[in-house]
Amino acid sequence: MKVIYSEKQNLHRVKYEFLSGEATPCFEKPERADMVLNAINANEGYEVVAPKEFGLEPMRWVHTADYVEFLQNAWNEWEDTYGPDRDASPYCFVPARHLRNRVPKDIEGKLGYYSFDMTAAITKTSFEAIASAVDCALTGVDMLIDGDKAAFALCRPPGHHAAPDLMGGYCYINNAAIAAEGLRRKGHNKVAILDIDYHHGNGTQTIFYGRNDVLFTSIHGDPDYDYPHYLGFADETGEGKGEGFNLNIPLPQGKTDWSLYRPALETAIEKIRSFGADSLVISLGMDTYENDPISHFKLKLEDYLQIGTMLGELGLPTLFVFEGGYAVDDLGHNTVAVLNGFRSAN
Ligand code: SP5
Ligand code: ZN
Repeated sequence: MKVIYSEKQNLHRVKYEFLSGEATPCFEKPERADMVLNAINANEGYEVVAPKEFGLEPMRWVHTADYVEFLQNAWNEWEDTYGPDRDASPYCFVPARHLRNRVPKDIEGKLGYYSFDMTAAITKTSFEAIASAVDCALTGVDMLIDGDKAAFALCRPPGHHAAPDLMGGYCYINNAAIAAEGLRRKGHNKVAILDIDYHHGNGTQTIFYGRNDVLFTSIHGDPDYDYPHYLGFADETGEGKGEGFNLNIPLPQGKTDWSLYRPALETAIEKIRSFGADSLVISLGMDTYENDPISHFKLKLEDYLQIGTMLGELGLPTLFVFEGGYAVDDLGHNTVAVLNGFRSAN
């Protein structure tokens, strides 16, 4: 299996995030991808390749032009006011109730306008990394189009929380959504997305909510009790011609182990099968792990091998797109277990 990775992605390194009332070093850090790459290199059967370059146009397939332009310029506007040492971060948010929906002129106002939380800070070199992650995902798309059964886009920063004009949850541009749209544009009539990150993929859901050509399915921590709090409930089933093409399976915090997870995964897989997908994009978040520092499921290493095997048995051309996962020490082995399981089923 080919693994698409670019060192340019390490250009995105945020200093702090605000979590539960304190500033803490950002959990989403370059070492995450390093650990996955190490585990890939320690295993047989993987070939690490650099991405091709696709430019900025694909970002506008799923994001608004003003949002992409904002991301490109945000650092320079921030540095003009605050200098080089602090990461650009919002503190005031227009999506809140009772405020006007208009783009402010000041950079701090813009950061809040284009954010739904405070955990997507921007550094001087973030945009290069963000663009490179998109290149990794789209290079994977081309591999499937050229006949590979599967590929793994080792993307950083992650993307599934990014909506058409909103960043948040460590995400800026939605790599998995761009990949799904890329597969559509290259001739796959029906593309399924399965999001197995611990957190609901609110951005991806929003992007495809009104469409029947891209199915979105997600298994995640119950948003009544966890991030992203305001989307990801079971009654969100799609709208308009997208009605019936969105499936959320929220599972309880604290007690979700393999015995609860497996039936949920079987339900999602059955939905993908009956949809008749031509290909599958997996938003591969590894924060369902029992030792993840910010999440609350109880999956173990051997469960990841099972997940991969079940996905492989679907028999679809499959692009894995890396999302979350913060238990850095075990992140590489867990990720490779999914991929090894997938390969064993093919
Ligand atoms: C890509 C990705 O995995 N982004 C996740 C960002 C999650 N940030 C917020 C974590 C909040 C953890 N605390 C939840 C406590 C539940 N009451
Ligand atoms: Zn997550």
